[in-house]
Amino acid sequence: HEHTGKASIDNPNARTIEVLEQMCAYYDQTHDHWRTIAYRKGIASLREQTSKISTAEAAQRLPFVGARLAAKIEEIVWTNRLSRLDNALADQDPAAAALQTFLRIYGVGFAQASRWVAQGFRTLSSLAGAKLSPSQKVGLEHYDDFNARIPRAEVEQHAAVVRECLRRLDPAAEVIVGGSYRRGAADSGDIDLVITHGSAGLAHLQRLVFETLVPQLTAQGFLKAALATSHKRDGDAAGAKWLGASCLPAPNPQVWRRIDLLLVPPAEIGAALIYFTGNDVFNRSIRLLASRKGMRLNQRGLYRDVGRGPGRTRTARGTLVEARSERRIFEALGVPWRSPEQRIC
Ligand code: DCP
Ligand code: MG
Ligand code: MN
Repeated sequence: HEHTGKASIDNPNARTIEVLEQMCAYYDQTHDHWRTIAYRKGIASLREQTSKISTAEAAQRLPFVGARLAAKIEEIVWTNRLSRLDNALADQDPAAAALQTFLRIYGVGFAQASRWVAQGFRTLSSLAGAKLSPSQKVGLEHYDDFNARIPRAEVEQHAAVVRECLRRLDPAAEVIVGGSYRRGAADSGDIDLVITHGSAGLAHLQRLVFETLVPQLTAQGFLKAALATSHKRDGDAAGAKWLGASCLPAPNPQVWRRIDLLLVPPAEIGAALIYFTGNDVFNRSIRLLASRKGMRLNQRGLYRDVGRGPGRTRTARGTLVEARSERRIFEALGVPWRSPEQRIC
């Protein structure tokens, strides 16, 4: 999940401000005083907003934001980048710009991106001649799709498609939308669906999802590509999940979205919800807090006496304290409850 540009630190316009500041720094460097000042005033104005500004129309109502800056604000919100800035940086340092561009391809990490730059690749279209894994190929073909933000209402529509199919297969199965959506974000980088069950365990969920749900949703054209799948179940490993792409039926715009299906047995739903709700910084801090109290928290549960088995034998997992209830995990850790909206660090 190596998304760039986390949308929200605590300011709802943090990502927009971050990109505008880069554009402003570029104008400053090129001694474009007029634009530098205009951007500074516009950024200051945006920084004071307590809600997310997502349209040019709303942006233009702010002090010091003219039509052109307003259009750029809308572009950043919906594409997560600014083409004017990309072009400016590419002119200044083509290799550095290429690296940044390649890093935004789904499934491409730093090592792969630098290798392509070293081999002389500079543009996305040139990568057609490079060696790509099947999921990198999908990532490249749907570069703009996967880098675009997903409006909250569309996340709900994708969840509804999965929920409806699942309801027909097994009425006791359940879909909970996790990730940034559960934290209340106005838009998300991907769609995180936690799939659980009223009573049955993981084996049932795996059969249901991998053998029936995914093939059916693929056949009906909703699921477009599988990017990674994992049945692994040991230790802190990924657990059972299916990562891929989905697209709403026409006449909706045919934009492919990144979708994660995360299979969670009911006995572990509390711990899994904490993990898949995040954000990642919150997860790191709550895990650290657990370890300071001699416990261990992962996506499967909260454990005590970790690594302190009888006769100095290391028990990998320790004794289970709680896994089923989010609230009871907070209680066992001795921290006040925080609603998903408050789990932003
Ligand atoms: N997660 C984590 N550490 C990671 C990756 C993920 O703890 N390195 C957890 C916290 C995330 C959740 O999984 O909130 C979902 O991961 P996403 O990458 O989908 O991140 P978000 O849903 O939080 O944000 P976005 O809107 O970018 O998808
Ligand atoms: Mg997400
Ligand atoms: Mn995700």
